[in-house]
Amino acid sequence: SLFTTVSHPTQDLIPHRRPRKGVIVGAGQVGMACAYSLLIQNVFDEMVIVDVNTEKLEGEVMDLNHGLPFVQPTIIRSGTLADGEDADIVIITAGAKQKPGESRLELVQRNLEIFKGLIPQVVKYCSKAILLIVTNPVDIMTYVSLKLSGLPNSSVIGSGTVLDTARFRYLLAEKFQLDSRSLHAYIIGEHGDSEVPVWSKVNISGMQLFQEDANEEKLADMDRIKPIFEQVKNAAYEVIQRKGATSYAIGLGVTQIVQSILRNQNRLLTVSSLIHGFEGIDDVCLSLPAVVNRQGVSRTLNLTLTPTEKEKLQHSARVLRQTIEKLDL
Ligand code: 6V0
Repeated sequence: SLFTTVSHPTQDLIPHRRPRKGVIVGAGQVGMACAYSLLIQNVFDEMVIVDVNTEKLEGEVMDLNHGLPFVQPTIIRSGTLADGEDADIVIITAGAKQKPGESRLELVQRNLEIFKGLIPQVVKYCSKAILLIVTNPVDIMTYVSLKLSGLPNSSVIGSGTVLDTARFRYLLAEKFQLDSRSLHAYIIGEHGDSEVPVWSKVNISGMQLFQEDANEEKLADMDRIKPIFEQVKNAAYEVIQRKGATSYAIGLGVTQIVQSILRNQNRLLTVSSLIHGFEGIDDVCLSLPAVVNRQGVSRTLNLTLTPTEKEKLQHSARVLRQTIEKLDL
């Protein structure tokens, strides 16, 4: 035979660590970019991928599994939510996406119907999991998931403006010829057309780039910098027009959120969560810098905003509230 047995242990000497398990719902562009990024960064021990398009799902899972000799051991399989028992995190990317020119809010009805089917199953089978919502309009779908699931507010997170914040930092850092990790800036509010750049908090090593109390229009170098926000806001439209979807950057962003949860990192990320009583904003999910750890979203930062920023954030919240009020939940 090929091997000689050394011993027959009756019990394990080193206790097993519970495997880190994730479920990804939706094997489309976004779901698979998440799966690939999570795989190559060794985030999960086991990933279950779920999709109604079973043929595509099988193909995607085969393709990922063929790469296993090149990465850390990971179990990757196709399945259903019933295979999600003991999952730490369920990442939902299933649903309709924007066609060229379509806004995120226009997807709401189609994706609400999908979530009405999905969320009760997530609660039934993945009872210990934190929900990470990526499907657009992500703030609305996060709110919908919270209401349909009955889970605690901290357990339901939307990827929110994590991607927009990354785009903002990348574009600003390029202007200043810096590594984007050394420049701090936030996009808050809706992940969508009403999102808000927090110009007053853009900083390099604590050095604020713009006056704290300045109205946006009065900022010194604003003419050169302002178009960057327009680029951030329109980034998805620009990418979708060219390649039909956005995927790699959101896959990397989701990976960072998941790592922050699993490793209890207490990282500040602009994820979407239920906001109650911040600057008069109530009962709506949107993004503010928030502490992400094993509990999910444990705290949101009470960011001090300029009057203009505050007004814009309140407007963003109103846009989202109006959409929520029209929902048949
Ligand atoms: P896609 O490539 O069309 O994939 C969607 C997948 O969902 C398809 O494979 C479908 O078969 C599957 N699906 C549909 N219904 C179900 C169901 N009930 N159960 C399981 N699977 C189902 O779309 P793509 O992956 O490009 O986008 C997915 C979603 O992510 C869209 O709503 C996008 O708008 C959204 N994005 C969100 C981002 C964010 O920052 N939050 C960023 C990019 C895209």
